[in-house]
Amino acid sequence: MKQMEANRTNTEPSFWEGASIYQIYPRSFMEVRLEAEDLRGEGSLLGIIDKLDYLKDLGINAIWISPFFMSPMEDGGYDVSDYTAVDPRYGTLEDFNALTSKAHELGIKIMVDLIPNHTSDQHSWFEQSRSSRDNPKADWYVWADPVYVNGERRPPNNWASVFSKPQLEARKRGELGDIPEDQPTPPASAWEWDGTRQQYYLHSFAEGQPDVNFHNPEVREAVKNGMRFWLDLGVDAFRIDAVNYIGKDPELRDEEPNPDYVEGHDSNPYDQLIRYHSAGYTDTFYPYIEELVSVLNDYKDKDPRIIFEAYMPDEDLSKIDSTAPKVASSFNFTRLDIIEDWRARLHQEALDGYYRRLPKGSIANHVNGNHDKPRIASRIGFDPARVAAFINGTLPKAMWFIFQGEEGNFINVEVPEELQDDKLGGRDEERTPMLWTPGKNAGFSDADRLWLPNDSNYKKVNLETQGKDPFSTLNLFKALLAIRNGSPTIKHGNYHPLFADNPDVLAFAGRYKGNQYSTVANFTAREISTRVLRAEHNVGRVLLSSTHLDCKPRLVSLEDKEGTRLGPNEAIVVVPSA
Ligand code: TEU
Repeated sequence: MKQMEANRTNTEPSFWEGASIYQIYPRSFMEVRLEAEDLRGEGSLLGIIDKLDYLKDLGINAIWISPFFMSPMEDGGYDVSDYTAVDPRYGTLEDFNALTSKAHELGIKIMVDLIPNHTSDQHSWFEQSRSSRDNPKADWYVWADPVYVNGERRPPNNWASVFSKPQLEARKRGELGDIPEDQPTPPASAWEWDGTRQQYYLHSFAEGQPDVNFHNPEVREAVKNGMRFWLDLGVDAFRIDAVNYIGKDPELRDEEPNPDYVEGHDSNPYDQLIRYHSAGYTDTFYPYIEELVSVLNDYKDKDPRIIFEAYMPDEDLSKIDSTAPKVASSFNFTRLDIIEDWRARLHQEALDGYYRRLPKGSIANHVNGNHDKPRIASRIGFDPARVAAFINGTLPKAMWFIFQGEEGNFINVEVPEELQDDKLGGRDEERTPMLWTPGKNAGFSDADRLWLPNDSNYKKVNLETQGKDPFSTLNLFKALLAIRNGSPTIKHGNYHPLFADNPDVLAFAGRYKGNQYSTVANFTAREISTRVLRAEHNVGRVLLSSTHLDCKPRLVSLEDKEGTRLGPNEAIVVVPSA
């Protein structure tokens, strides 16, 4: 394996082209401990090792493991107190090394999070930084003096915390004073007063997540050393968290109000401000991401990779994607953001636009969920969720990100208030434990209590049971992954939009070295027919159908007048028939 990687030439496509990447949320994936009395009802690194064969068998090429670093867990591990240590709740660094070697033996690459924008307030850097105004790390975080309005102490500007949703409840409880009914709920300030330094520190997220000062070159070096630490241990890739926040206006100027904000049921008061100075600030952001990417230069033999998480407008994402298209790109959340608006034409447009805007040499990516979003089956229903997976799984030249449990079409689990963990973000429902078997705790853990409840329906809905059902979503994923892994056209092909004359159908082709395939997807629960134009062939053989996994031999005539017939919520992939 090592030998092969070292010999990779510049013209050979990257491993990541066409890779299927499975996101593991480690706290909810699988618990294995050496001693029964150590069980905690939470996942562990040994648990991940235990499931590597399952992932291999599923057809996965890489795993992204959400944070398992030392953390007080105020934000599900995205509040890191030591980036070079494994939190004991997950195991040890030895466990991580064992995990890496086994994964690599199976040909599975490893992606970990880099969280450059903030640390936990319990990180030794912050403990030192807050101790005085003149210690060696005094300038490692974003500190600022107060302003006084009528003698009252106020934060230095109007920047708000992303975690402003709890303000809605606080307002209902009357904690925010008298706000006229027609006024929106004010966001929470991103500034917290520190009594020792007599200054405010910035936290774009939770109070316990102070933002580091990325303008300080020592800080940037320390963050890059963190990357080197994991690369040297064998990690292959990074998912870089909330990266737009590292680019701030050094002058800390106020944000402008967002005129489009209307408060509704699920709004975040944070969105009342336009993000310009507090995140994605052009002058600092792009140079800083370039600097992070440059770390990979010393690891070229590894075919390393970066995926940036940034909620930004398309123009900015295109700029990110142009920074280093061969090794780094940003998450594509465009279709995920509009997923409830499940209309074929809308999604076709989003897809065409995305492939059009990608710079040359870049690898696309597709996402149907993650630990921050309600599960897709809960958003659009079980059958459309299978169609959504089918589309993502057959899109060409792309990384397919699969959030754990999507392969079982799992849904969100309601978590009673007293058991909730993510008070800030309200994201417990998509983070509940995996459902492996019909046995105790769905095979996730032997403990008597789980950190979050699991789906009480697990005796029926679990992966072991689905494995025996030839039409299950698990078997659909296996079939999709098998096709992907065996098809250079899906892995390396170019995307071509097709034209379906039925507006409820999305269609595209992948073409590579004279080969091609077409994916045609019905977005409705009705049986329909459609003509599909612009495919370079008429008669095709159905290679896989999302609803007829047994795949009885079936021919379709894409362009014929009577059209291609699709069952309710059926998506098919078609190859020219010989
Ligand atoms: O999320 C970044 C982000 O911008 C969030 O606002 C996201 O939209 C939000 O969680 C939705 O409720 C990343 C991580 O994915 C998230 O889990 C962390 O909480 C956050 O960064 C802070 O590290």
